[in-house]
Amino acid sequence: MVNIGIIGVGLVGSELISQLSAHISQNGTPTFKVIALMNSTKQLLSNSSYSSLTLSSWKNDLSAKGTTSNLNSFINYLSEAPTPSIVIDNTSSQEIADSYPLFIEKGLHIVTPNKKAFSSDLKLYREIREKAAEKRRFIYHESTVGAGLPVLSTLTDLIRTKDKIIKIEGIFSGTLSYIFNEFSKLDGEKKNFSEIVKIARENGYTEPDPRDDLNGLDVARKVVILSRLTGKDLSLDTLPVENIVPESLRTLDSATEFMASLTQYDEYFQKLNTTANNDQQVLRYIGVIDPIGDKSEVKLVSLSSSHPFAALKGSDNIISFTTERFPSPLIIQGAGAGAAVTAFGIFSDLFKISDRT
Ligand code: NHO
Repeated sequence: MVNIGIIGVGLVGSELISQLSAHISQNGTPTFKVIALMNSTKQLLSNSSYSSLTLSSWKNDLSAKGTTSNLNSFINYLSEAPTPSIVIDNTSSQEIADSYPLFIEKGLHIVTPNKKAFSSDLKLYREIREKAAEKRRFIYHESTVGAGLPVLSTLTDLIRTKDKIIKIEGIFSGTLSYIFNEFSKLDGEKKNFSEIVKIARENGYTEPDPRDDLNGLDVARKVVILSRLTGKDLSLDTLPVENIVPESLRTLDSATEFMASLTQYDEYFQKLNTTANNDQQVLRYIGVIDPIGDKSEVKLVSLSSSHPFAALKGSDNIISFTTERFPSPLIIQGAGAGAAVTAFGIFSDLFKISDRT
């Protein structure tokens, strides 16, 4: 039996608890037991015999019986439980990411969709990797790239079996995938760029402020994560990233002002699109990982309509691995955004650890 403590019970964390709950109720001898939950204000720990929390009423229990959040007491409780124990970080907190070395020190395995530990400070990244190797603890973060798509596991398998990675390219943002799939196509109804961003925002596909998607930082983090896995120590401050938020709109105070002003740039984006379409091409926002040279980047490109990235639908992600064994690239494609698939990626990581402990 694997003990689990969950930090972060928002969109993804709640969905993960539903998936875990379904697994636990359908299995006579479930593999996992959730013994601790925490959000930014409250935490709920089970008891001194580390029995399972009642997942059907976790929300009420957390708000009615929860005590004030305290990361140290949470981690101490989890680390004193019979091993193995996994801490799941479902936050986007840098503070929690900075604590991973401590979690490992305390004997915990880690699973997370939080990109911060793997794409921020290189020193932290190295410390986590070294400590995990030294203490023989596992860290899985499949959902940091492509949500639940098997992107990191595939790359790890390619590397472990000594294939040579030549290039990785992809559409890594569900939001930007949706925006450009809708905006830049050869057939069908053409809409203004601002209108599509507005629809995406209204449907909850973008961050509350869409500039946080359009600035490319989320894609840049994913490129850094993949690059570091290939052994190339890329950092956010050296990676060229094309920020497609028009310069004059970057300093506007609110998302509302930004949305209102984006219409001024419809003609600019339309021109880019028309130029591409005239050559039977479409616009796509891609990340490129170059493990051999220095050409990793994040940018808006025009791609031929026959390119596999051109045929993408909705908010799907697509990731293409060109390697010595796969000169014709190995391509992974599918839903790359949303709580259900992100939680699936986390859940499958839990099984990887339970299989190995
Ligand atoms: P929420 O809903 O804001 O929940 C965060 C939770 O963490 C809350 O319970 C909050 O109280 C708690 N929390 C924050 N700071 C804390 C602290 N210091 N101590 C304790 N608790 C703390 O966030 P989400 O949406 O559930 O996201 C959670 C993590 O998953 C983030 O790292 C996020 O980047 C990652 N993630 C989310 C999604 C998603 O569907 N929301 C995706 C991938 C990764 O594939 C998904 C996606 O859509 C990706 C993207 N939008 C794209 O490709 O376009």
